[in-house]
Amino acid sequence: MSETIQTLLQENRSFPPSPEFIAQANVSDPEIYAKAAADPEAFWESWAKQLDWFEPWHTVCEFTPPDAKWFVGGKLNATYNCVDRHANGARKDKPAIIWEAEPGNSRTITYGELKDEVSRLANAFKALGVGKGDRVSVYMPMVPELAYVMLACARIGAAHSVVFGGFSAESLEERTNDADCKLIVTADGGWRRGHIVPLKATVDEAMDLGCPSVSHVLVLKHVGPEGTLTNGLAAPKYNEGVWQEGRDVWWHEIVPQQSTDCPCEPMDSEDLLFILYTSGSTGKPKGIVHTTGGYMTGTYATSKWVFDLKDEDIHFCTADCGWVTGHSYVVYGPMANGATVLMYEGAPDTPDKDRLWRIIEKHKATILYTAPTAIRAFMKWGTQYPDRCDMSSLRLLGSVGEPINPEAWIWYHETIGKGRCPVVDTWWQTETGAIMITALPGITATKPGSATQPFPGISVSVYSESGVGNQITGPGVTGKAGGGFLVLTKPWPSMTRGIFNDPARFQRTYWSRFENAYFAGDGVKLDEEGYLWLLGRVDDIMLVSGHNISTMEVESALVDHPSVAEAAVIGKTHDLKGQAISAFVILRGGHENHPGLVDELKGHVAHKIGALARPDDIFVCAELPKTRSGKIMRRLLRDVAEGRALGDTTTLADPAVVALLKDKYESSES
Ligand code: 6R9
Repeated sequence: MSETIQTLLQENRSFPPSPEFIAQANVSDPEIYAKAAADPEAFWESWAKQLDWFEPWHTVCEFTPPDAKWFVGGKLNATYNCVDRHANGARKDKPAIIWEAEPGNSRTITYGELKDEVSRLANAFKALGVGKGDRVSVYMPMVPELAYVMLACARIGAAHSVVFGGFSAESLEERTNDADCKLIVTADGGWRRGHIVPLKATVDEAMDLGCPSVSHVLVLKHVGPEGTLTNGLAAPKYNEGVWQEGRDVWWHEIVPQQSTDCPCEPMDSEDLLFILYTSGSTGKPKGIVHTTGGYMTGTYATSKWVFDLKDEDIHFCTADCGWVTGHSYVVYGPMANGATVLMYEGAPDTPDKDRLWRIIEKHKATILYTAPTAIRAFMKWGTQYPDRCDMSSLRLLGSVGEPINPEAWIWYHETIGKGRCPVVDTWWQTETGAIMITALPGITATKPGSATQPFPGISVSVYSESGVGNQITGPGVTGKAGGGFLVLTKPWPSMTRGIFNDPARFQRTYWSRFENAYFAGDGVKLDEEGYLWLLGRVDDIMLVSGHNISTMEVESALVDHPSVAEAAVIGKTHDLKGQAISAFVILRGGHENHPGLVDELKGHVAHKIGALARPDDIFVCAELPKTRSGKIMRRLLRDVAEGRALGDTTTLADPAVVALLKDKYESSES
């Protein structure tokens, strides 16, 4: 591998914050970066002090790589901070959750009601034998009760492990056993594109595969005839599963009669708050561990500064709670701030492709936080959908999950934000717990496609293969411009404390590549002005004639072409060059594949970034293989392009997509 990663794509547009935004921003003083860098521990301590603690800490941070402890000796409860302190005070009647379901019904839950609901559920957990130190597997749709479950666990000191409701019985069984869970909480079903996802039936299957530690399955009636369907429609038919007396318990038969009195368990700052499984590129999923004090501090601080969160805001994060973004920016971060969160259960194109915009219009959302994959789908569908909705309530837009291509950024800024709303592109991971690299909307001049700078108190470095690079701690801190490996060089409060039951794998995966630094697995480039540009996973970076080229940059050059909505680029084995660039593209609505288009696209890439990056072949397709959280699985595209049997497809949103793609690809070749 050559010493650094080549970076080729240039992007010079810049968007400074407006004077009106600066005037009202939660933070607008650029000095905070230097202050935080001078004493990061004092900086984080000032945030921890904004939480409510039962007992203070005696030491801010103890760090012996890879093991970190924050706010050592302190005692607190996450739910107390997210619920009780608001319910017991001025926010008692303030909406905590506004929820909308796919069929169109919605519900609003105030902080006062949330406290009662969570307390009753927490008492029901106790009645089912769950207590401090236990673990609970959660397999639910995006309903308010999912937040209740997370918060009820935290209230009594049990840890939750949320498994995305689209995962298979095998995935649920594997995760439930790895975490040794006592209880599974589920629902009869959940909504998706007018159909019902049979959750309870899948839990039954997982139980049949064998989950010996589970003694009960708690089931919310959500879509059944007596469910919450208030639009008068009959629920479609679905598989209800098989009821097992003694094991299965209906939520409505145990929760409502519980007392609303359930004290919050004082937890040590370093006690387990939750486990969340992420699929490694190979091998079994990793149970990423987060503890209480540091995680709450990190998510609280970033919610307040990155989203400029205010009491009046309606915060709409479209992520499912099966993903870390749902943990940190639907539940813990915004609720620690006493914010109102908007939750949606369902698909963005049901009943029509304007659904998200209708929800924003109806509930007057002020902040929208979504993923590039969704933005590119909206671009593909066309502007007529957002254009027919009133989204004047929006004041800030966020992006997370993948690098956002500059053209998608511009589209988001203009078509959704009407040029008024700052766009924050936020880089982070399940492992980092909270946002690490981002613009601060009242300070940073943003550049489309750049996540800009580390959050104050975070130290990032762009390392060469040999582990050299200087620390970037804010704007204006420039190092050697160019590409390399993204590492975090100082501990931060919300960092993962490890992989559940596997310290050796933790050390090997993140802490062995470079000494005393956390290696995130991503490539990044630093530009002359000290801005960071994420380049995707280093495993995806191509080696073409001795040059490391980022797949992301070639993809962005393709998406820059007016006919392309989405692109995925891979390196395909090539006798002479090592790897040849191979691209898969999806066209925008209204554009057809025509003879000459492929050559035009190749020429466009060569023109944008140079002949070196000219793709050898381009395949026009209808869909790309993606994970449940919308990340393109390039590994499977390499299997397709190189004619191999497909590798593990269990984490795909829809395994049929890649099977079909493989057929079409092979028939086009012959
Ligand atoms: C929050 C989340 C983490 C990986 C990460 C990186 C990619 C996330 C990004 C981004 C470029 C951004 N990623 N945000 N890449 N720009 N703004 O996504 O967590 O599911 O654990 O994924 O996602 O490759 O390493 P997770």
